[in-house]
Amino acid sequence: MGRVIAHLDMDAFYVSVELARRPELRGKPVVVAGSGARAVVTTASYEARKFGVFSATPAAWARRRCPDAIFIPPDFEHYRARSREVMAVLKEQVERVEIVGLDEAYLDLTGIDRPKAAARRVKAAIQERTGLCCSIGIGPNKLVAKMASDAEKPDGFVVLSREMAMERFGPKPPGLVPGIGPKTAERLKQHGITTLRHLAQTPDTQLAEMFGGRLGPHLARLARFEDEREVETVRIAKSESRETTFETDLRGLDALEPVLEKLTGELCQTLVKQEQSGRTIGIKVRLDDFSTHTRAKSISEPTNELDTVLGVARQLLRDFDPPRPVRLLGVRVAGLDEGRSLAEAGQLELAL
Ligand code: TTP
Ligand code: MG
Repeated sequence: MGRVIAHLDMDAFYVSVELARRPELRGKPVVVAGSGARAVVTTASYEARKFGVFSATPAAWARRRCPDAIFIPPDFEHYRARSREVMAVLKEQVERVEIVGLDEAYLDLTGIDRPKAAARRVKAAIQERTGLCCSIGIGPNKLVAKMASDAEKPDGFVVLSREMAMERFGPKPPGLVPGIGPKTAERLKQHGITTLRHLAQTPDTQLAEMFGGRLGPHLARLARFEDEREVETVRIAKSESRETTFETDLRGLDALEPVLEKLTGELCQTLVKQEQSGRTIGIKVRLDDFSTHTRAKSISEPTNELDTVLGVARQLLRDFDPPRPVRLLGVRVAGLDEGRSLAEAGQLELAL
C-alpha cells in the first residue's frame, strides 16, 4: 500500500550542541555566529529567535538587536562529530535512511510494523544517547514529512496525510514549500496566487501558460503535496555548480568578472546551507563558436568560503582569458564528499 516517510530535523542544532557542553547557558538567548565584519548567524536558540535573530541574520545586527545574547563562535568540527553520533543512532534503528545534511534525514518506514511507534523510539533514542532534541514529521511522502517536521518545532512530532497537509498549510503562502523559491513565489503573487490552496486549485493549463509546461504543473503538484521522490539510501552528489547563458555574448574580463562573482556567491550560499565544501574549484566557459572550455584547480583544504572560491575561480578565468566573446559562464566546486567523513559515514556518494 502507501508509503510511510519520516523526516527528522534536529532542533536549533549548533546551539543545542553548544548547550550540551555548556548547560549553564540553557534558557538564555544563545547565538552561534562568526565574528568577521560580514559574518552571519548560523543558529539562534529559540530564546534568541524571539528577538528576530535567525539563521543568516547578519551577526552585527544580531548583536545590536539582542545585546544580552551569548555569542559563540562556530566549531564545525564538533558539530560534525555530534552529527555523526546522531546519524549512527538513526542507522541503528532504521534500515533505510537518507542523510540530507548535518542535522536532517529522511527515514523510509514503509512496511514497518507500527511506524509511528518506531519513529517515537528513534526520537527517544536520539535524546537518550546524544542529549539532543529533534522534531519528526511523518507523511506519505518526503514533502509532507518535511513540512510536518517543521510545523511544531522544537520537540515536534507531527503525523499528516496528504489531505491533512493540504488543509493545514492551505492558507500559507506558496513560498513555505521547499522547492518554491522567492522568485517563483513573487511571480505567483503577481498572478494573484498568494496561498497554497489557491495554487493547488489553479488548473494545470493555466499554470502551464504562466510558468511553462514543466514548472507550471510541477508547482501545482507541490501545492497538492504530491511527491514521488524516493528515500535515497545511496546519495548522489559530488559537485555543485552555477552557470548562466548570456542574452548577448560578453567580451573581456571586465564584463565577465562581476558575473563570476555573482554566480560564485550563489554557489557558496548553497554549499554553506548544505554544509558542504569541496577542494576542487572549476570554471566553464562557452565561446560564441560553441566551443566549451573548462579549467579547474584543487586546493589543500575543502572550502565553501566565497573569498577562497572566488579567488581561485577568478584566477582560472584570468589565466584562460577568453579569446572570443563568451556565451556561457559557469563555476563549480567539486569533491564535496571528500571532506565529509561525518554524517555520511557508511553512505556512498557518487558523481552526479
Ligand atoms: P536548520 O535545521 O535549518 O536550523 P536549526 O537546526 O538551527 O533550527 P531548527 O531546525 O530548530 O529550526 O539548520 C541546521 C544547522 O545548519 C543549523 O543549526 C546551523 C546550520 N545553518 C547555517 O549555518 N546557516 C543557515 O542559513 C541555516 C539555515 C543553517
Ligand atoms: Mg534543524
